Amino acid sequence: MPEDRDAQILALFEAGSPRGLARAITRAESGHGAELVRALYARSGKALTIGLTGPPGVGKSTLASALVKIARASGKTVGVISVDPSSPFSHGAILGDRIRLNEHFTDPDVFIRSMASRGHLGGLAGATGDAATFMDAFGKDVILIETVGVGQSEIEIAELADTTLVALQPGSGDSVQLLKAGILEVADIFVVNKADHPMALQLRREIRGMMEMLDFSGWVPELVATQAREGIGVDELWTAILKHDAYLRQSGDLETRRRTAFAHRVRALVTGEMERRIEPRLLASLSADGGGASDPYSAAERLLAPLDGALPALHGGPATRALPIRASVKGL
Ligand SMILES: Nc1nc2c(ncn2[C@@H]2O[C@H](COP(=O)(O)OP(=O)(O)O)[C@@H](O)[C@H]2O)c(=O)[nH]1
Ligand SMILES: [Mg+2]
Repeated sequence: MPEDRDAQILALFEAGSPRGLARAITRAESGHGAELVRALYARSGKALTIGLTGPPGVGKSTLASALVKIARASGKTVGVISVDPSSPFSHGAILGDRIRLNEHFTDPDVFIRSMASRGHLGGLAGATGDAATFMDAFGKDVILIETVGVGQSEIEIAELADTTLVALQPGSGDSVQLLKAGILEVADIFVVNKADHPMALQLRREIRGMMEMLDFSGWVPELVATQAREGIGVDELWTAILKHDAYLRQSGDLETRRRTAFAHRVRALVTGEMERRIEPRLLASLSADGGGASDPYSAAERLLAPLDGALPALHGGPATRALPIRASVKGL
């Protein structure tokens, strides 16, 4: 019985057992996190949630490990979530993350968890959001979410986290990728890692150049150079994180962000559930039409018709949702 299982997990969780936390996350990962989130959500909201994104190999896990060390040295408990959005079956990246984070596995005040984000209701916002809620409710002061910067994951992480770090490495064309992907607008802090590389200064100039094209309302992203493997620059990075946290609190932006994050999780659940329910009907309706009997708009209207009573169309509302963009391109 799932209910029994949730009760057992909750009992372990209440007793402060990391096994309770681990099992709660497993429940979320298998798409059964709802009851536990319901039970624990009210206790969340205290942790500082940091998203760490960037291309594979840039040094995110090494940076995460170095940040854990600093957070622990200042007496904070930490949760780390390594998300591999590529596939639930590619354990390669996760293995690398485990090696990089190795030194913290024996610290009882550090909880490290790898998870896949595909195949769950709500994607990253679903299971990862639940995992962050659990770590927060468990009492972790700082939650670090590492996600590979591919596809939409860096935009997604910016919707969930309080502070978003975008890590880049010199000599890789990262800054061009950044412009293309539109993640320039979601970074709170840029990290130029592998600053020992000869092209590091060049990359810093490029980022500054791109920032000059943007108008920022409020917080202007910090740019920190690090050598994560040697621990160089990580103190400065931690200081920038704390500065951003202080800014969020005194400007009132923290509340706004948390509301946006909440809305994002709800949206992901609603659209995920809609997709799940519509898919079988979609195929059925298409075969009933004999394939070409209808046009896509009429077919879509027919599928959406049952929603009309429950959710009357709100005309004049935004057609698309706002992205978590903290800056706009000058002159646009
Ligand atoms: N030269 C150099 N290598 C680094 C630095 N930081 C991390 N690395 C190496 O880059 C590789 C990828 O690091 P990892 O943290 O797994 O990257 P991730 O895929 O972004 O999580 C590893 O071999 C690290 O040792 C650095 O500052 N300088
Ligand atoms: Mg990694």
